[in-house]
Amino acid sequence: MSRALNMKTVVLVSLFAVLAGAALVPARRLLAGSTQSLVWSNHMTYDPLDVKVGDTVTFTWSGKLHDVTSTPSPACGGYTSLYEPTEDGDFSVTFNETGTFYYACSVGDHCDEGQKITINVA
Ligand SMILES: [Cu+2]
Repeated sequence: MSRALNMKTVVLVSLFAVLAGAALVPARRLLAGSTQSLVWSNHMTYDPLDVKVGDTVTFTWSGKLHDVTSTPSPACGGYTSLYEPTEDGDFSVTFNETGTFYYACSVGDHCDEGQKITINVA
Protein backbone atom coordinates (compact mmCIF):
# COMPACT_ATOMS: atom_id res chain seq x y z
CA MET A 1 0.00 0.00 0.00
CA SER A 2 2.67 2.42 1.06
CA ARG A 3 4.78 1.48 -1.94
CA ALA A 4 1.87 2.06 -4.31
CA LEU A 5 1.33 5.51 -2.82
CA ASN A 6 4.98 6.36 -3.23
CA MET A 7 4.84 5.37 -6.88
CA LYS A 8 1.79 7.56 -7.37
CA THR A 9 3.64 10.45 -5.74
CA VAL A 10 6.66 9.91 -7.98
CA VAL A 11 4.46 9.88 -11.08
CA LEU A 12 2.63 13.04 -9.99
CA VAL A 13 5.83 14.89 -9.13
CA SER A 14 7.37 13.87 -12.47
CA LEU A 15 4.25 14.98 -14.33
CA PHE A 16 4.32 18.32 -12.53
CA ALA A 17 7.99 18.82 -13.39
CA VAL A 18 7.30 18.16 -17.09
CA LEU A 19 4.32 20.53 -17.14
CA ALA A 20 6.20 23.23 -15.23
CA GLY A 21 9.13 22.92 -17.64
CA ALA A 22 6.84 23.20 -20.65
CA ALA A 23 5.21 26.30 -19.16
CA LEU A 24 8.58 27.97 -18.52
CA VAL A 25 9.98 27.67 -22.03
CA PRO A 26 7.61 30.09 -23.80
CA ALA A 27 7.80 32.54 -20.88
CA ARG A 28 11.58 32.66 -21.19
CA ARG A 29 11.29 33.26 -24.95
CA LEU A 30 8.98 36.22 -24.35
CA LEU A 31 11.29 37.81 -21.81
CA ALA A 32 14.55 37.51 -23.70
CA GLY A 33 14.40 39.11 -27.14
CA SER A 34 17.32 39.03 -29.48
CA THR A 35 19.73 41.92 -30.00
CA GLN A 36 20.76 43.35 -33.34
CA SER A 37 23.77 45.61 -33.57
CA LEU A 38 24.24 48.51 -35.95
CA VAL A 39 27.49 50.27 -36.67
CA TRP A 40 26.14 53.83 -36.90
CA SER A 41 27.97 55.80 -39.58
CA ASN A 42 27.34 58.49 -42.17
CA HIS A 43 29.44 56.47 -44.61
CA MET A 44 26.80 53.75 -44.80
CA THR A 45 23.19 53.40 -45.88
CA TYR A 46 20.84 51.15 -43.97
CA ASP A 47 18.20 48.78 -45.25
CA PRO A 48 15.01 48.57 -43.18
CA LEU A 49 15.44 46.27 -40.22
CA ASP A 50 12.77 43.74 -39.20
CA VAL A 51 12.62 42.89 -35.51
CA LYS A 52 10.11 41.47 -33.05
CA VAL A 53 8.54 42.90 -29.92
CA GLY A 54 11.04 42.40 -27.10
CA ASP A 55 14.06 42.73 -29.38
CA THR A 56 16.78 45.30 -28.82
CA VAL A 57 18.72 47.24 -31.43
CA THR A 58 22.03 48.83 -30.47
CA PHE A 59 23.70 51.72 -32.29
CA THR A 60 27.42 51.99 -31.67
CA TRP A 61 30.12 54.24 -33.11
CA SER A 62 33.50 55.65 -32.25
CA GLY A 63 35.81 58.38 -33.44
CA LYS A 64 33.24 60.61 -35.11
CA LEU A 65 30.47 62.89 -33.86
CA HIS A 66 27.00 61.32 -34.21
CA ASP A 67 23.73 61.33 -32.34
CA VAL A 68 20.55 59.25 -32.44
CA THR A 69 17.17 60.87 -32.99
CA SER A 70 13.74 59.59 -33.84
CA THR A 71 11.98 61.08 -36.84
CA PRO A 72 8.30 61.07 -37.79
CA SER A 73 8.95 59.62 -41.25
CA PRO A 74 11.77 58.16 -43.38
CA ALA A 75 12.58 61.72 -44.55
CA CYS A 76 15.31 63.68 -42.79
CA GLY A 77 14.01 66.32 -40.38
CA GLY A 78 11.70 66.64 -37.38
CA TYR A 79 14.39 65.18 -35.17
CA THR A 80 13.62 64.24 -31.57
CA SER A 81 16.85 63.71 -29.69
CA LEU A 82 17.32 60.32 -28.04
CA TYR A 83 21.08 60.41 -27.56
CA GLU A 84 23.19 63.57 -27.53
CA PRO A 85 25.97 64.02 -30.12
CA THR A 86 29.17 62.34 -29.00
CA GLU A 87 32.27 60.92 -30.65
CA ASP A 88 31.86 57.52 -29.01
CA GLY A 89 28.32 56.32 -28.68
CA ASP A 90 26.44 53.30 -27.44
CA PHE A 91 22.66 53.67 -27.65
CA SER A 92 20.14 50.89 -27.43
CA VAL A 93 16.40 50.70 -27.82
CA THR A 94 14.16 47.79 -26.82
CA PHE A 95 10.83 47.60 -28.63
CA ASN A 96 7.76 46.82 -26.56
CA GLU A 97 5.15 47.47 -29.24
CA THR A 98 4.63 46.72 -32.90
CA GLY A 99 4.97 49.47 -35.46
CA THR A 100 7.37 51.24 -37.78
CA PHE A 101 10.00 53.47 -36.21
CA TYR A 102 12.46 55.86 -37.83
CA TYR A 103 15.88 56.87 -36.53
CA ALA A 104 18.46 59.25 -37.92
CA CYS A 105 21.61 61.14 -37.07
CA SER A 106 20.96 64.90 -37.05
CA VAL A 107 24.62 65.96 -37.09
CA GLY A 108 25.62 67.93 -40.20
CA ASP A 109 24.39 66.30 -43.42
CA HIS A 110 24.68 62.79 -42.03
CA CYS A 111 21.01 61.94 -42.47
CA ASP A 112 21.05 63.08 -46.09
CA GLU A 113 24.20 61.01 -46.57
CA GLY A 114 22.26 57.92 -45.52
CA GLN A 115 22.60 57.76 -41.74
CA LYS A 116 18.98 56.87 -41.07
CA ILE A 117 17.12 53.63 -40.61
CA THR A 118 13.59 52.31 -40.63
CA ILE A 119 12.86 49.61 -38.05
CA ASN A 120 9.75 47.45 -38.49
CA VAL A 121 8.61 45.79 -35.27
CA ALA A 122 6.24 42.84 -35.68
CU1 LIG B 1 26.12 61.17 -37.76
